[in-house]
Amino acid sequence: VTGATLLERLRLGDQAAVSRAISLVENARPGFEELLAAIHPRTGRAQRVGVTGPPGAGKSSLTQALVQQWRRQGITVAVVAVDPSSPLSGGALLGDRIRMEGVALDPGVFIRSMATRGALGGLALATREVCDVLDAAGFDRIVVETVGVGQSELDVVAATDTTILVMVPESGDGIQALKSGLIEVADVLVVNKADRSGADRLIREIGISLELRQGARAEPGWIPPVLATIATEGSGVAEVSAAVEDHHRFLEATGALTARRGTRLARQLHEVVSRSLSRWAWDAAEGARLVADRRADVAEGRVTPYAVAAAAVARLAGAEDPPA
Ligand SMILES: Nc1nc2c(ncn2[C@@H]2O[C@H](COP(=O)(O)OP(=O)(O)OP(=O)(O)O)[C@@H](O)[C@H]2O)c(=O)[nH]1
Ligand SMILES: [Mg+2]
Repeated sequence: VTGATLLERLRLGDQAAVSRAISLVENARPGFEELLAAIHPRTGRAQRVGVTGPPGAGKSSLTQALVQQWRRQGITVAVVAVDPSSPLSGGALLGDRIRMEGVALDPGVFIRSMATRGALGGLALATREVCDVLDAAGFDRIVVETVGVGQSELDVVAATDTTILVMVPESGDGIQALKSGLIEVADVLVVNKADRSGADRLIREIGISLELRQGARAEPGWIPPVLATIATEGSGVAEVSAAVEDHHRFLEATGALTARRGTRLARQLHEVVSRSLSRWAWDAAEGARLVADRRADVAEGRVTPYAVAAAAVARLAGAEDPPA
């Protein structure tokens, strides 16, 4: 694999090259940072949209319907499905989660799933970097689908320009979303499965919570619309798409897009430097060996984790500034 060829093919939007580049980045394999550095100047063009909400709410169904709508408008779309909650399920479940037969064969659509990346840096950073690859590959829009209503989802959606929160009538989602704080980061609220009873009530509840929480929202001046959909039938999807466009125009007009992207880049800078420093320090202090050697001592109470950590730092300090 020559990096130059991969980069060249990535720039042309070659799907096999996109896949290879994503694997490299996702698994932090040697050369991934060089690749990301090379594409960095070409990022920032794609519109990034997060779709989040509880399991089974219809996120993938809505995403598929949006993708179909956008393709009819000639917009190219990449979809990244992220599952922060299940390190064990790996690809199989994720594969199910984003089965999108209707769009899978279209070369203007790219679909990929990601599971928790165990090592340094974390899932939110890895997701952002995968989005950067897709951005550099020239996709107009990138959808990040993430399941759940916790802190990891908040971190993942923080990497997007516009966040759609999908809820369903029957499961007390409104309450959950309120508790989790997701409703405060949502730019567009969707009550899916509006063919089931209780949709109107949930819409009213969300409306009330939004009013109560006005002060807590990230973007003063934007009132998140609450829209009903039946994703599987495509009903209400055009309205969701229009709301995404409206929000994007709002962000552009108010300068909030630049601000959001600035915040995102600052955070990425911090995390990227932190990951490199951490990897360097682990290597230099032979951290893995130290931890393995002292595990039994810690388990049996002969030494504390803190003493081992202090010893690791002392090793590095010694290497940097050898005693006379
Ligand atoms: N009745 C009804 N069923 C729907 C609707 N939207 C989705 N479904 C069904 O709900 C189930 C879950 O839909 P998905 O789109 O996979 O939901 P998801 O939120 O992506 O699910 P996970 O990724 O597994 O969390 C599927 O069986 C869909 O066919 C809807 O508007 N009405
Ligand atoms: Mg899904």
